[in-house]
Parts: sequence; structure tokens; C-alpha cells
Amino acid sequence: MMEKSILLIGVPADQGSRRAGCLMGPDSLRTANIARRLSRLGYEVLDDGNITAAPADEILHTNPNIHHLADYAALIHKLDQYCATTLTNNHIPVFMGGDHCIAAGILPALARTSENTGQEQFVLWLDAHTDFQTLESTDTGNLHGTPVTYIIGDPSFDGVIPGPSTTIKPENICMMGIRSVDPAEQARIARTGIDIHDMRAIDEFGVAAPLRRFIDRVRRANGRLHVSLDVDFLDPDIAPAVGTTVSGGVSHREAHLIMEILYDSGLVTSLDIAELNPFLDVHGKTSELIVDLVASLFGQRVLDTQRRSI
Ligand code: B3U
Ligand code: MN
Ligand code: MN
Repeated sequence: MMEKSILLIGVPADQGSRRAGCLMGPDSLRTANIARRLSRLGYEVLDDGNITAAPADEILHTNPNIHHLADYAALIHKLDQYCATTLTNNHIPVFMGGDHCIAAGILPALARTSENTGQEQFVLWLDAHTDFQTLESTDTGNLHGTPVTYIIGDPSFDGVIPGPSTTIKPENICMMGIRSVDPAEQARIARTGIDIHDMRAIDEFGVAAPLRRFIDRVRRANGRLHVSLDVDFLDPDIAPAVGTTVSGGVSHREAHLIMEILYDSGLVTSLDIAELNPFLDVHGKTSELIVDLVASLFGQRVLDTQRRSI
């Protein structure tokens, strides 16, 4: 992470689930002083405002549970265009969601940029869920449960909505914090080659060793690293502001350690923050924790010592 300029982008989208509120995510992070905290770390911080897609007429699907499919397609298109026309290597983009559907718009565009510079796109997916439902398999019909399938390319989207312009290689995705996987996801995800560290693995081995192994892979491949941070990755006791809380999540210190190791790696090129639902928060504590974690990702330290070598 060599650049010293951060571009904040709000994506107040909340049609990915039936629970309203994620559209307040960007403003809640702004209220928790995300810009000031990052500028104190020595960055130039620009806020590009919010990206929204106009509501679209519903697309009917053979899976009757699915809702807001046209809005999903419109959001993906809008984000893809935004990334293509606005992002440059001069800034590190920080997308403030919005539910996790935003990743389906951001990642193919980032992968395309990486391809143009001859680099591989890697993704660290921090989440309680694998978000690996397809349009056919989803029981809830909530499209925030599908972005990982979308970004690696899946036939269930073919002929329904435009697919990703550039796909992410499954072996370039590392997931941490996983503890809620639907049966339909279990069956397919094991075959993909995605590197998954569920809570059992974290309990046994901690977060540092597997993260460092992943970072080494990114470095050896001269890759670009996107971090996708779903708030439900964290334990609900410390981060209640999310519609799909799952108990037994990552602790405050584990989360900071992940961010600190990522900063030390110097490899993170982009970030999204998804699923923050301020309507469910307790006195803003989740938004404040997220801002604190983002500060750690960008170099905040308890002691102002030199970077630890990893
Ligand atoms: N897999 C479930 C639950 C879920 C996935 N992502 C979130 N929740 N946030 C589903 O609805 O697809
Ligand atoms: Mn998610
Ligand atoms: Mn989740």
C-alpha cells in the first residue's frame, strides 16, 4: 500500500436482503469520522459521495424467491462503469456499502484493471458466510448471498443478467471467519479451490499464520489485493449492526491483527465494507469499530514503532 491517497465511495444499496438499513452504512461511517481518522494517518482523503443505481423493473426468475434481480444488475453495471471511468492507481478506493451485492460490481472491474497491468487480482473475503448461492439454489432469494458465485462466473447468471466482464480465479480468493454455510453452498464450494478458513480453523491455528500464507501467495504472484469486509465477520457482541448476525465470530483483537498484518504487507490495493446496518447498532459502536479497523488497515498502531517484517 504505497499510495498516500484514499478515495472514499459510498454505495448505499440495501436490496440484497429483505432487511432495510444498509443504505445508511456510508453516512454512518462518515459520521464516525472515517475521513478524519485516515487523514490523521498521513493520507490525502477524498470523498466521492454516493453511487446509486436507479430502481429497475423487476426481472422475473424461475426461482420465485429471488427479489430485486434487476436492481442487482443495475447496481453491478453502475459500479462497473464507475470503476472503469474513475479509478486510477493514484488512489486506494474504499467502498462503503451497502450490502454485499456491491462486491459483485466492484470486483470484476478491479480484476479487469489488474489484467490490464498484467497483474493477478486476489481477494480476502472476511465474512461469516461464503456468499456462494446461485440464482437457482438460493432459498432466501437474497442476492447478498450470491456475489462470490457471480465474480468467479456461474452459469445460473447466463442469459439472465450480464455476467462479470473479468472473472476472479477461485484459487485467488481466501475466506476467513466462515461459520454459516448453506447445504447448497457446501456441496459446490469445496470443489472450487477457494482457500477457506472457517472459525474452527481460526480457533485451532489463529488468524496470523493462514493470513501470512495467503499474503505470501499474493506477493509471489505480484498480485493486487482487495479486502472485502462483511461486518458479520465480527462477533455480534462487538458488532451488532448487521442483519445476519452469526454468533461465534472473530474477536476485536483478531480483527485488528488481521488489519495490522495486511498493512505490514503493503499489498492491499482496495477495500469494501459491506452489510453495515446502522439501524441495528447500539450507540454507533459498530460503525466506530469498523472505522478503527480501517484505521489499522491503513497503518494505525498502538505503539509508533517500525513496521514489523512479515
Ligand atoms: N446463505 C444465506 C445467508 C446469508 C448469506 N449472506 C448473508 N446471509 N449475508 C442466504 O440467504 O443466502
Ligand atoms: Mn457477505
Ligand atoms: Mn455475511
